[in-house]
Amino acid sequence: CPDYTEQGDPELQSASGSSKYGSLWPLPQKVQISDVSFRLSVSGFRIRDAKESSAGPSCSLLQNAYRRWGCTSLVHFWMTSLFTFYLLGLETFSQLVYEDEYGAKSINSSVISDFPRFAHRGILLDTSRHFLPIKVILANLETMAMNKFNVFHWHIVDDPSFPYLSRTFPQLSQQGAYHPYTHVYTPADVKMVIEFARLRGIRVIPEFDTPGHTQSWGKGQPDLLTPCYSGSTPSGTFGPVNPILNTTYDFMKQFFTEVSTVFPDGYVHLGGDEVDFSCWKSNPDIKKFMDQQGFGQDYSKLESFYIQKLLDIVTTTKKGYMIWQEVFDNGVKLKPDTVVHVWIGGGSNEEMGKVTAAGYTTILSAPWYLDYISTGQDWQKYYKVEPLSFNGTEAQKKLVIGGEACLWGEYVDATNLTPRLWPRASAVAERLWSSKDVKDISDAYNRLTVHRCRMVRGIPAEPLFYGFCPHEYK
Ligand code: CP6
Repeated sequence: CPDYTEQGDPELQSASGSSKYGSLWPLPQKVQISDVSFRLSVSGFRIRDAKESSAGPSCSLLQNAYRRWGCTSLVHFWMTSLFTFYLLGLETFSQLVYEDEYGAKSINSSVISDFPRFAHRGILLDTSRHFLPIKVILANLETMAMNKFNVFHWHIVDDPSFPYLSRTFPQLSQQGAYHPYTHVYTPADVKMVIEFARLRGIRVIPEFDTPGHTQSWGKGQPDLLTPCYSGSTPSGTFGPVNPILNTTYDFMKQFFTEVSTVFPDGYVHLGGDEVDFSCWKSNPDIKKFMDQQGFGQDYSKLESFYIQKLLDIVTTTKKGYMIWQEVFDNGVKLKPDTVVHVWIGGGSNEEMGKVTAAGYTTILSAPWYLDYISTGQDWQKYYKVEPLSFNGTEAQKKLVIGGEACLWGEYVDATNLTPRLWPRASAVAERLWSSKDVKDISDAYNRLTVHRCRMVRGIPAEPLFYGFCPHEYK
């Protein structure tokens, strides 16, 4: 992090890329880059907070960020934005720095005003299909910050494994993780992830998906899952969470009370997707319960019965909740601040219309399943998505608070996660941050190529197309 000396040499042009915006990614709302360059030299570079700024030397979050950039406290770098966007301003600043023809670090005098188009800009990582080591999660959080993502949606448990180490129910990971000691996230691990994310302006929203996707829960918590029947006898296999037992709700109350203290964010994701009814249908006790409740043959009513009780439990922990779209589709009564997560590919525009017409906030993931790969520049497909293209009023469009790129873990572990995610997720980042009219694909290509080279200095981000990174031969 160098000292700046005012060279004021207008001959020095930005060496980065061929976009007039250099290598800025995601593109700020308003950018003026002048031809006047300043050379930055090696000692004691300072970041100065504007007079009107509320942040000072007592702001540990910022002091911490300055330290990460190798700075102590930047002249001519005026931070006047709202506190929330400060860190993010540092990232933009660093993207303006380039090497001149003599290899000296330089920056052109620039005026930038910036804010995100959408408030919720997330990445979903799945640590159940494959365990992801903490260092992979942290590297991903660092890269998220470079792309101005602000939500880490941690799909922490699912059918194959339960790596979350619960203090209240340690047998869940003891029995349900791939390995009870090496493939678990201890309370200290979780704390580290949350703090690392917080220092970079990223929220951590955990997902504990029920009543489906819960096979791993059943290993350490007998009676939690529904026993499936083959004819009149139990088959030895288990289905979704058993919705007809009081013990189920006692467990959920204790479990989500713990979760509410471990994860400080105001929201938890409660899943509710893809519930398979076949096991419930086979179970005579469930049949009896369905009759008593007058549900007839409609198992989505049973699903809603469960979810309703769960939502009431989670409300008592003073958390808001996010849920996958099926919960809304089934007509469950939701709190007005519920976030409905749209993920089903076919008809997602119609779904966004319906969810917002009902007055709920929503986030979009359907077009951004990054675990799905194909040859070619599929980032362009993600980039061209317009989240507000559904039919609806202005009021409805305001309810779309953002989106998430999902990297489901069936075919992804520590060996291939990073190159699969980056720079493809960067396309989603710009769509969620920059203005709606930022859609020039060739300008995006030029900037993203350089941005990717920047990421490659820390993480193995895959190339967009043929070419090379300037630092490769140095
Ligand atoms: N796991 C969970 C998954 C998926 C969902 N939930 C999923 C379904 C279909 C596709 C991709 C992912 N693997 N728990 C749905 C939200 Cl194409």
